[in-house]
Amino acid sequence: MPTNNEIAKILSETADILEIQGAIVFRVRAYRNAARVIENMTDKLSDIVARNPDELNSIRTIGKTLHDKIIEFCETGKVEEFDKLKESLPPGLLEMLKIQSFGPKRVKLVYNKLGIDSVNKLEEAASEGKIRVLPGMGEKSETKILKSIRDFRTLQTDRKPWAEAEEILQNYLGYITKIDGIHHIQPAGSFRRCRESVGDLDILVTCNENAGGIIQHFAEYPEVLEILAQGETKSSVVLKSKIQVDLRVVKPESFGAAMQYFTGSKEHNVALRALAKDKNMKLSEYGVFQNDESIAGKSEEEVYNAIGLDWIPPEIRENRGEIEKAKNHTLPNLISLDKIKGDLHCHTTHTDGSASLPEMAAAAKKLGYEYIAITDHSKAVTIAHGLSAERLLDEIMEIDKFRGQNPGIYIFKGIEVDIMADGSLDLDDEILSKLDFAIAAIHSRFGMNSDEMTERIVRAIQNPYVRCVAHPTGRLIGERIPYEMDISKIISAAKENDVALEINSSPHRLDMNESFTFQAREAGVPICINTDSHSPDGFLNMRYGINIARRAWCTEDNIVNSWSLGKLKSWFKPPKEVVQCELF
Ligand code: DGT
Ligand code: CA
Ligand code: CA
Repeated sequence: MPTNNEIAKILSETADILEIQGAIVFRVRAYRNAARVIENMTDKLSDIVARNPDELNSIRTIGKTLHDKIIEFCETGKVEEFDKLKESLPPGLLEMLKIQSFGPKRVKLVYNKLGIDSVNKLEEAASEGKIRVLPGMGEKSETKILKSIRDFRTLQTDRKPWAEAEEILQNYLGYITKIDGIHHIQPAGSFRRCRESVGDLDILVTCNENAGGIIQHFAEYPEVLEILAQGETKSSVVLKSKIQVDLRVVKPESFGAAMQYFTGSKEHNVALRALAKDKNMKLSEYGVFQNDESIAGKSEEEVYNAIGLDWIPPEIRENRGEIEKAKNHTLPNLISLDKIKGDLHCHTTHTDGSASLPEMAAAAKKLGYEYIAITDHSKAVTIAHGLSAERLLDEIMEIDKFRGQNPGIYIFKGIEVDIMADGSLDLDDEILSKLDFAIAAIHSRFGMNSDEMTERIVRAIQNPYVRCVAHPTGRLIGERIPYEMDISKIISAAKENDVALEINSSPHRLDMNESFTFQAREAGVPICINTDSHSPDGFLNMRYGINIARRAWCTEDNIVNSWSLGKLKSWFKPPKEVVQCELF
């Protein structure tokens, strides 16, 4: 069954093709809106279709035509009309759409006027100065197109984002477990280590008998596109969603050793084997052996203990110093979802959120949170209907009133204030002083050079009311590369001014990434894990940010939104003491 992401993708590609072909605006918009709604849904559309297709009618943005297409896709794995549409266009046009700032209108323009139908041809034409003659284009556009093409090539990857892989895996596991005889079934590999993307999925199964039947059943999954290998205890397939899945069947007595081995990382395993060797032991996927006798293997804990180590959480098995810590019993006590007490970045209907302030508060309370911060956009983000000082005052009043109704969750007054090109903020200090804190963020002028961008962000950090920088590098996964900046200078400015850096948990952002977070944590910078929710469902993305934080060795001390309400209130107390940083 297709995932919501896959359904959304096919709808939005249809919208693109229709637009290139010059279809009427309403038709294009219908596909695009439906794609956006489906992408953000938590219920699985394919489950709804399997249960009762009529339920699709209750989803506002799905009209009759789309209704039928979704059912066709869920039932047959394709949409005939979409395939026909796709065939009617040169395939390179769709690839050109993936170039930043190159929407359907521009694709249509260069195709109709110059016959350009691939990224390569576009690159050639731009470097030969042939684009500048087109309406609305100039020399600058050509430079921009060439840079975008370079970025596009950087973003091309065969790896799947973790969240997407998870959905595919859950469906597969649901199918695999229908066969009798399985004891344990566990994902391993980079998925278990919660890397932000995975190359392929690895699954381990234990059973006492019927290994052959399990392998057979695994390969008969209707979503399998191709069987790459099939043996007595292992199989590899490629799914229709273009991801490889490796299955291993092992005996229960070596499950721990196999989990350890197939979880990796390879670098961690190599170091572990060397350590075992030093102790005259042998570590393999079957167990730990001393004089050819198995001394451990059933559980991972047993395996680690046998070679003198504490059990190491999968997320930090990267040979970055964790083995030494496991030897000395000083492994960090990693942050986890249950330790999160609130979310410090979300939006409401005051700007581009889809739920009201009380609805967002109720959703957060339902998750067991003690507090949230309402941080709508500021006026520079016109597309989100950002707040002027006057409208922010209205929101502040609403929060005061809401607090008076004892909602059972504490509401911090915040703003996601835009950082202007020169590093000043979109709202002045007078209005910011009426808030508990401001989150500073960039939503424009992404193309500055590293020095300019670094200075811009550092200036924002030095504002007395700013306590956090949101999505610090601006990347959008698969769409936009991080802006250029000097990460170490941002980290030291944040440290000196006691300003938090955000791990934005949206699966489209995951920003900071793990290496930036690792450096920030080592420098002692406070870190917020926020969802940037625009709807109640958005709060559920917190776990993706937790993955990043755990991989970066973060503990409760490092994560601001695991602190108690009292501690947070006294930390926020504006204005903060500002430390001017030397930049150059
Ligand atoms: P991926 O799939 O590229 O995201 O990364 P992994 O870590 O899932 O790598 P994968 O699927 O090639 O292999 C799964 C695990 O198996 C890996 O994390 C460690 C183990 N492994 C694979 N090849 C080797 C190897 O050559 N030596 C050792 N010691 N372990 C290996
Ligand atoms: Ca893998
Ligand atoms: Ca693999």
